[in-house]
Amino acid sequence: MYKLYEFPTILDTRGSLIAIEGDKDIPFEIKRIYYIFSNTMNSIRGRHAHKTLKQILICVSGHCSIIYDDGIKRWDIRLSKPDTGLFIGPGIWREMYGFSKDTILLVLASDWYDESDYIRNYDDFLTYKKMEQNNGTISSIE
Ligand code: T46
Repeated sequence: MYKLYEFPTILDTRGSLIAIEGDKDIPFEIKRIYYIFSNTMNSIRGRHAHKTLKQILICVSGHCSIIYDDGIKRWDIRLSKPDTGLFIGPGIWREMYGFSKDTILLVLASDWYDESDYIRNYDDFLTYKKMEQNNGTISSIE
């Protein structure tokens, strides 16, 4: 099952502010931030899993949908609120789609960018999950 975080909004007459502190409001230290925007019509992003990376995805503007797949079950989660973050830990296949024109998807990540942490093929992902369950070696797709 996936986990959503709800961050408190500090509201006054000027508007709203949300603060997120690494290791306090979310279960990891933030080492990288990136954001996805100006998405073209019907584009699909993601389509991969990570071996170790932890992330929080927040749709700070507009809306989008996330497919969250643990290798056995698949969920389709719609993100549309700047106070709600989806946690995606290691070993989860994700696909982002259904972007509105104004979508800004903010991502807080536990580590620097590292292409070797990605599993970009779905069959390799299922093999990885099976090996994980069997406590076996993952050297064949490293
Ligand atoms: C994820 C989802 C939610 C970098 O050089 N540095 C970075 O920090 C990132 C994230 C990407 N890149 C490069 C790698 C590719 O050449 O930017 C290009 C596009 O990356 P990618 O196709 O992986 O982007 P998405 O939107 O499919 O996936 C991204 C993250 O890569 C991924 O970790 O979980 O967002």
